[in-house]
Amino acid sequence: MNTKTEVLTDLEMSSIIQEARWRVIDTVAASKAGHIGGPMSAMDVLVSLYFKHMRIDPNNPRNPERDRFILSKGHCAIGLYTVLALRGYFPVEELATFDHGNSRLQGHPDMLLTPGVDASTGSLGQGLSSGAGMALGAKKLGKDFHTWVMLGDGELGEGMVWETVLSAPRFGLDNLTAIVDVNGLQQYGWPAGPRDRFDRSEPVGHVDLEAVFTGFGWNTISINGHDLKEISDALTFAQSFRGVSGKPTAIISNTTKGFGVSFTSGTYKWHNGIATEEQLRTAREELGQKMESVK
Ligand SMILES: Cc1ncc(C[n+]2csc(CCOP(=O)(O)OP(=O)(O)O)c2C)c(N)n1
Ligand SMILES: [Mg+2]
Repeated sequence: MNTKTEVLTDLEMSSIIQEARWRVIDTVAASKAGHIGGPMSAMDVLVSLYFKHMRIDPNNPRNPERDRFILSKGHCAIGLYTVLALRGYFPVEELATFDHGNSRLQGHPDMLLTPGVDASTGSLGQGLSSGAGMALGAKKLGKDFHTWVMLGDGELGEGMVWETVLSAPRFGLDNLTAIVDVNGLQQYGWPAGPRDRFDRSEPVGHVDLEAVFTGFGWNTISINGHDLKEISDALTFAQSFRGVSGKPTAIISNTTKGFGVSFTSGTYKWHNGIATEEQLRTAREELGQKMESVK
């Protein structure tokens, strides 16, 4: 099913990841709209899923046996589109149409428009429930595919997430994996100070997420979400639990928002943003890219 027969080395994976990060910042600059920080923090995991672990079929995106992926933090759409394009779902040149009115690549993922998008998202909090439904459907139909859902740490503030965290173990959904991109920031941040309740600058900084998911009955793994080996081991674990453990798996992926480029790294100010020509030059250099901007 996975049409990629060759196994990529970590070096090759890293080079795809660097290109993907460049295309995110460059495409958003050209379209004058879109998010930067969240796609950049999630990129190592996204590329690992699509280039190494997921059973997919880019030539037949609706293949019923395919693994499903839901980007529950749908504002990071440009990150997903970039990976889908590089993986061959549609031409890389199409990224230049991102967020244009008549484009297949809207500002938030639309499953009716974009090849490879399995769920429409953007209103935070809903993706894990959709994923649980798909995983339950697979069980009912006797199908062996895996459902992967990526959430943001700020997104964990949505109550609907917790309805599924509570119920998925009851349904024995060991074919469901939630990946939480814990980049330590959401849309805004406050300077630290006496009145800082660390509820914006660090949405889940006061929570032991591993203990929480484990307490709800999930297999739980914490990783450095920028370390390809740790990512690969965790995704392999999650796959090996399918049909065996009777529990869903949560991967707590510790990352840095805006990772990969100095001026976007670790700041809520680059949750979204349009890079200037000079910033694009810096990003291109830091990401080791030679290609021209799309505009
Ligand atoms: C229900 C809902 N409320 C608010 C928003 C606006 N919004 C878009 S992104 C964002 C912050 C998300 O932070 P996080 O989940 O940590 O994502 P990341 O850091 O990966 O960008 C918010 C509040 C939304 N998309 N949906
Ligand atoms: Mg975040």
